[in-house]
Amino acid sequence: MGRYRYPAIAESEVTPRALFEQRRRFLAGSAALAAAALLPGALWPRRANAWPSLLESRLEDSLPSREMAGDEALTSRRDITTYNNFYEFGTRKSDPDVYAHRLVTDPWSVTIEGEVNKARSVALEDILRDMDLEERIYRLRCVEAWSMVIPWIGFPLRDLLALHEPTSDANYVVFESLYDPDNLRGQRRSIIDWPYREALRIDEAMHPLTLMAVGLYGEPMPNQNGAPIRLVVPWKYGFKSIKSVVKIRLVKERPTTSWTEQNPEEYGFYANVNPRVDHPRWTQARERRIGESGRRETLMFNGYGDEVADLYADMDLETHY
Ligand SMILES: Nc1nc2c(c(=O)[nH]1)N[C@H]1C(S)=C(S)[C@@H](COP(=O)(O)O)O[C@H]1N2
Ligand SMILES: [Mo]
Repeated sequence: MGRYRYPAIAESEVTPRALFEQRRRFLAGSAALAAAALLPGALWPRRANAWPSLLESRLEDSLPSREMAGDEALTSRRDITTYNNFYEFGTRKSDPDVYAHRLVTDPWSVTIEGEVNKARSVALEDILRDMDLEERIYRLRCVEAWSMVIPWIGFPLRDLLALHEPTSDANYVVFESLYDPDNLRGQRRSIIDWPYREALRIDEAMHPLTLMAVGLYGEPMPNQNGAPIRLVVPWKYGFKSIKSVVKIRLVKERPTTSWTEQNPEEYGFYANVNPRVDHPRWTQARERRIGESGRRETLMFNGYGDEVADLYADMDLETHY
């Protein structure tokens, strides 16, 4: 027996829904109302299934499409969803498809904190309400010498960050994935120091190619690809594109990240796709496009050099790998 006794009839049953919600919003008080005026959607009532139905309704409208991989053929949906890296479910490429149904994605909220004027925890449905979705086609180049061409649905990370007003001390952005060892069986083994953490320099995070993806191939993100919301940084190796993000923290000093902590020789902070810098255990000069049999030359910055090379103009990219 708990300390509280619940009323036999919930208030929501005796009050018409609209009135009930209006009252709750009113009771939230003036400070919250002021915040809500600045952050649209902040006071919408929470419901299970809120973000999936909202996202589905957005996907019914035709999305503006931006081609970012030239006229390259798309990797099949089957390959994109059955050949994955998601160590929370095991280290084999087939594990995520087998075990990721255990990922609980609804309700989902993301905490945005640190060097921002407007830190908050925000439900995914509120993020979706605030952001315009776009369809983009990006190559994702994985470090293990394969690549895919994926039609993502998402929005630029910079739009989400701008809403929370980064301070002048926000030099880096740190991301954290979900920690839930009951459901994420891989987290019962210490392959990496869970939760999975990644980071970007602020100018990389604010670059228009850097995407928060919530779907692919016209549907909400499959669990094995990092549902319900993941990062996509198309000019970097795949491990930077962290899945199932629950926290975004803006910080002053450069943070460490899961893979650089685990093996600094093999995984650098920048991880820009660079055919001239080999991974200690394999060449990165060539890659296999998943679904193709031969190998092809890997392009500097994964082919996005025109867009991103300026970010690194003063840096020696063989030292800062
Ligand atoms: N949380 C989390 N994010 C992750 C990983 C992971 O194991 N856990 N693997 C990374 C690696 S190494 C790659 S190659 C890409 C793979 O993304 P995909 O399975 O959607 O192709 O996800 C990245 N993001
Ligand atoms: Mo990877």
